[in-house]
Amino acid sequence: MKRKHIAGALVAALLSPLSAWADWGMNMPRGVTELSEEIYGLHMAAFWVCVVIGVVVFGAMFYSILKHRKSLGVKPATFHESTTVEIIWTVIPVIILVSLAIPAAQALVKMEDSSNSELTIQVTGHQWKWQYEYPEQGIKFMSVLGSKSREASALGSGIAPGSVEHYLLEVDNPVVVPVGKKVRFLFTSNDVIHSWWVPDLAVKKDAIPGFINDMWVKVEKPGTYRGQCTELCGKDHGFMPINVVAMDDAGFQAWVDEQKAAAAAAADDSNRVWTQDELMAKGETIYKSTCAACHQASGAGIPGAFPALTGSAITTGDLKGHVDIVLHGKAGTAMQAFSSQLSDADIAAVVTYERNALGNSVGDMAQPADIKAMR
Ligand SMILES: [Cu+2]
Repeated sequence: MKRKHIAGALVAALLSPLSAWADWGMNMPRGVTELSEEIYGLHMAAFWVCVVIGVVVFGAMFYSILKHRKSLGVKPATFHESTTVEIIWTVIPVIILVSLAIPAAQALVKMEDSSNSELTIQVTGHQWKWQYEYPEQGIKFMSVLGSKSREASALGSGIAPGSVEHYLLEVDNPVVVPVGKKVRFLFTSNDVIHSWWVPDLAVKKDAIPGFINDMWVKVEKPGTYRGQCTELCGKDHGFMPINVVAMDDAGFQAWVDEQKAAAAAAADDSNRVWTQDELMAKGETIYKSTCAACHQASGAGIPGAFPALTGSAITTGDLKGHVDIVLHGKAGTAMQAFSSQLSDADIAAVVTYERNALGNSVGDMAQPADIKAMR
């Protein structure tokens, strides 16, 4: 019985790549941008050249082996060092390589040319989320792993990953682009090297601290396109997906207006006095999306790696010290500075939440004005 079990598991393991292929297709994705089409075309051209060479070379080989085999009494020819043959088998590959290199070089030059773009989006990698900024529109936001994936991925959650749609490929705030417009992406990082990869857009660019890489897309088809970070960037490298939503012009404009209204509301939020209940409710949301990856949803942390917040000297001690570490981080540790990532209201809320939830009950609270004063 046990042996049968093992055999079954082995067969399943051997077959699983096949079912994965069925889902993904054998070929590279065709993509939905002007460049991805061109890259796909180049790939297919090279593929067919390889197929023809393979058929001709193996055909000639097998034909010679079968038709001129010793058992038929064929005597080997004695010629060698034929200059004509040598010239032919040098010239033909050169022609093939040059004819492939010319369009490939043209495509590379085109990929690097992000001039005359109609929209610029700056992408900043953070451990472990992406930040998107539209400088011309004055929009800036964080994009983190979707809540369903986050809940399912938590240690001992009991939720089967297979039951979550787009598991680890879903975010809370997608980056939105207009269809049919040349959009320039600028990539950089706030901490370590990340890499922004969306196969359907034919973009895979490193986001490196202190450098700016650029790339452009012209999406031809509305839809949601999914990708991932592809540079091993730490504990949650596999938990910082990318969602790009391509919309028509009207949809994009509506989204821009919505984002501006949300930013204005967030600015108002940072200029008023909050009640404890409001702070706790907002704080819980921020904690789950921003802090729980390291300190865990329960506040227990991960012993030896990330400190517990439950009963810690910081979350139960002086309020100012607590705000300071959230705002400015702690040098030499994984604790980041959140001053550029979270608003005054966000930080007031999450600090209040950490002091009065997760098993703590200090009883005090922080107001956005306190945070502003400490920036
Ligand atoms: Cu990363």
